[in-house]
Amino acid sequence: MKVYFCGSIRGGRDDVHLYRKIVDKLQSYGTVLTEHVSSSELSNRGEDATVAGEKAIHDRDVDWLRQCDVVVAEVTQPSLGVGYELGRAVDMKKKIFCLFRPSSGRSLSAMIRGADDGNLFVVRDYSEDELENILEEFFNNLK
Ligand code: 6K6
Repeated sequence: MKVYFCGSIRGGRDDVHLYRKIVDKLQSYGTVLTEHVSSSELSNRGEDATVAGEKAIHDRDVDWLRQCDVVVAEVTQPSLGVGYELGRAVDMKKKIFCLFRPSSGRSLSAMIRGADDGNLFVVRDYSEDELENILEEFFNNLK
């Protein structure tokens, strides 16, 4: 099982500790292609990034999206990159699971909440203490 994990980078790194927890759990189900998203060493600045470097990142990430079996996204921290990945993944007819924390006080974009079709695209509100159980439930239902 190949899992593509999406989480904010330049949108802000406030939730990186949660991305780490999610990726740790996802690794018990398969290979996480985008483990770097959860790295606390990756800042939101990208100081060394060049246009060529960014094209390489984009092309590699889209290629990984094509390869993956399932997409899991933490969508509480708004991120253009995550929104873009989700749109591309919908077009590729991937199974998508979005996690949102209402306790953040934020309101999730209608373009994400409204994409929930109860099947291929599912949005789940959660709190941090429920994380493990929610991921277990999702992956058990995939089998
Ligand atoms: C380095 C430092 C800051 O930004 C970078 C660029 N590096 C990236 N490397 C790999 N994936 C990336 C990078 N930037 C964005 N992504 C992808 O977009 C990830 O898969 C994330 O899920 C998503 C984050 O998008 P933004 O818009 O929050 O950056």
